[in-house]
Amino acid sequence: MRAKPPVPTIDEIRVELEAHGITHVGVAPATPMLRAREALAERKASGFADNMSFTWRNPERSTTPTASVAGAQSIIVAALSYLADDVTPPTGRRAHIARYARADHYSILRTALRSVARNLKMAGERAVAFADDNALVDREAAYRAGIGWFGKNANLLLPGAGSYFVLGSIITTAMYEPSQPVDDGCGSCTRCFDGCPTGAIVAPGVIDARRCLAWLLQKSGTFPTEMRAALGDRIYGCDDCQEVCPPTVRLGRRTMSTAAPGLGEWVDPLAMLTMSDDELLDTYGLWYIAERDPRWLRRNAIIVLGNTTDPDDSEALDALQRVIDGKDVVLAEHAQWAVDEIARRALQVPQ
Ligand code: B12
Ligand code: SF4
Ligand code: SF4
Repeated sequence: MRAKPPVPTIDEIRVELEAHGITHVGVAPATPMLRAREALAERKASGFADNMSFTWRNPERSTTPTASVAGAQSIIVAALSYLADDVTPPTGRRAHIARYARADHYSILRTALRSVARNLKMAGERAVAFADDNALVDREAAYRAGIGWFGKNANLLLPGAGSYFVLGSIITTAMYEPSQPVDDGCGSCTRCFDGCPTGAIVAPGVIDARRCLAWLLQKSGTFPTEMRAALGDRIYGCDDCQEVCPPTVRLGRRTMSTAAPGLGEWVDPLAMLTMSDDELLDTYGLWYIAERDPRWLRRNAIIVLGNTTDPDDSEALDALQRVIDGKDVVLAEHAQWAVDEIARRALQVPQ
């Protein structure tokens, strides 16, 4: 029988993760994350969590690492940069994709973490990899692993690198020395409060999801009318509270991602209205789409068209009219709003 390989050291794990482009690795103890559990309960009670499920589905589990891996001792946390070069905006119809959603960075991260988890298991340990999973509050794990500090915009900022990073973890029974948490780096800055187009940052580190465009784009149902103009040309995600963040803007460039270009930065919102369900899911399947129902992508595209369409663009106006005349009453209402909005702009009537 072949002897078990030794448990990899944290330095060996760092080297393995680096080969996948992961620049930041830290270790947190696998003890319950009580602050996060309390925050989940508070956000629910105050309404700031809206009807989000994710880590709220089972807060006890998402804040108890040993609920996912019995006997866990350590959480190895990794951060992968998703920053890529901006491109010149195309002329004509366009909708904007937030930085993290332009390529499948989570799959790169998961592949790397699973490979480390496999090595730990071969050495006789239990180990499970998580990235953007309902089973673990990623930012709290990363904060405890000394990866960064909690910005007032709620994102985890990495010293010398900013917040354009996705986060993932391996919960394991292997024992590693925990890293030291990082000190606050925001100081007296408050730029993200003014930079948020909807006032969704209600206190340092606290987001009211009912006002956060990133959530409203993901949520099913009617998009709140009073938030539609603020959506602008965003089709998925919102980066404004990071785009105004000095450490992120200044330091992010140093950690440019080499990930595949994926979807790119801009898409044609009118094309999204004419694509079939299957085409939409094939093209944008890496996004969180409520109930995997592509009509919510169409809803978002309609609002973008309402905010951006030139009043002389008869092709777009005809497409919106077809939605108004169609069977889907929810989409028809959004399309009517869009047509009214385009007409209002043409007449230069203030909002
Ligand atoms: C639900 C969710 C959302 C929701 C709610 C966001 C939120 N703030 O909770 C919505 C849809 C709005 C969203 C948006 C985005 N998300 Co998101 N999201 C998640 C998810 C699935 C769960 C987050 C969660 O559990 N929140 C619970 C609440 C309680 O946590 P919290 O707001 O972070 O609260 C902490 C702070 O308040 C802090 N705290 C306590 N006291 C104090 C005091 C001070 C002064 C401060 C500053 C902080 C602080 O402790 C609390 C508990 O940890 C995670 C993945 C995961 N499994 O963890 C990704 C995740 C958080 N999202 C991520 C990303 C990239 C985004 C977006 C940037 C995407 C985009 N461009 O549109 C935006 C950013 C919006 C924002 N400003 O937060 C990344 C964040 C990476 C990073 N560097 O921080 C994660 C970790 C996914 C991943 N694995 O990479 N997201
Ligand atoms: S993601 Fe956009 S809407 Fe949400 S808090 Fe940040 S700036 Fe505001
Ligand atoms: S904009 Fe300023 S306050 Fe907001 S997260 Fe960045 S450094 Fe912190």
